Amino acid sequence: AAQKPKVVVTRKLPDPVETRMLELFGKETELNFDDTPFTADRLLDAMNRCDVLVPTITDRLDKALLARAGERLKLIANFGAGVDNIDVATANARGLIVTNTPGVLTEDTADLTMGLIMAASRRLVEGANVVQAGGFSGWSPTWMMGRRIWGKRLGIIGMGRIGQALARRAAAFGLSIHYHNRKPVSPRIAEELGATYWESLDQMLARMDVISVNCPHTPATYHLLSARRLKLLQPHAIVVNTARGEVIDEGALANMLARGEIAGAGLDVYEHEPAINPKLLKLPNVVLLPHMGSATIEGRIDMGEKVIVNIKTFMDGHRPPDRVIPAML
Ligand code: 8YV
Repeated sequence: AAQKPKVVVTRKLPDPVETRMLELFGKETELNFDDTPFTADRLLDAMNRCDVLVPTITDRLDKALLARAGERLKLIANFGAGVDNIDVATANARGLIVTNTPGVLTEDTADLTMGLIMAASRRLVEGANVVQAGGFSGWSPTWMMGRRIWGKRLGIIGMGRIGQALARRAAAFGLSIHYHNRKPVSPRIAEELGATYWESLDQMLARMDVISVNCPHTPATYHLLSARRLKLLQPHAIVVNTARGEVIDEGALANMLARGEIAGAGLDVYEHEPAINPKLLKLPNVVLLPHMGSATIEGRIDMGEKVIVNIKTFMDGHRPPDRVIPAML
């Protein structure tokens, strides 16, 4: 029988995924049962002993680390859709294939994004906290007034899979759909979504009631929502982000929220995870979640299955279905 590839997985994955990996890739497969994140040293050690590495967002595979990877390593099968934790160009230059897990987390992430729009607009977390603290002393006509969602304008930054799934949901809630993207979506999709394309992000920002970040973090999108651009938003605007913290200048956003220059925010991701700008923690008009957009039982199993298919296809000598190349980023 052909030699099994040596697979190292850096984090604890759902049980069915680990069971399947052991079945397919053999008992030599190294899983991380206690889920302690790898240090850079442990990561490097793994990269010198394995054929296939399965990292997550908590593993930073930068130029320096990739330069020290062993000859044996051939495939980096990321558990996650975003690959900003990996220097893909350097990996490819060293002959390493990189894959990700797109598609299976689209709907879950769009659901959470819609939840954040709702929570930030209608003060859901604030209200729930008041009740749990015993603070519901009776109804009042002017208490807990939030902002209406229907009839408002949603501006989506990044109209890929998740942006489109969000557009469908938001349209059903009565929001009008606007988007900024490197290029317009196909006429068929634009018509289906009833979405208006804004070539100028600046112009879109100035006109929206809700802004949602749904693009990847790349050198081109780092601080796309810069301090200057955030200032273009209307004072009643709400910003949500379930993509990557680095796309927004978090410090500038926190300052504007604290000064009441925009109305609120719903954030699932942060610029320096797991650290969060301390100013944000004290504000009543923000809803903060711990990077859980794809965190459903079903979704995380689907992501694991994607990883398995990528590894299996590669080991069988074919091009893995979810290969990432720098031109895609
Ligand atoms: C994961 C994500 O939690 O897929 C992504 O890009 O952000 C999340 O699904 C994380 O990245 C896993 O590596």
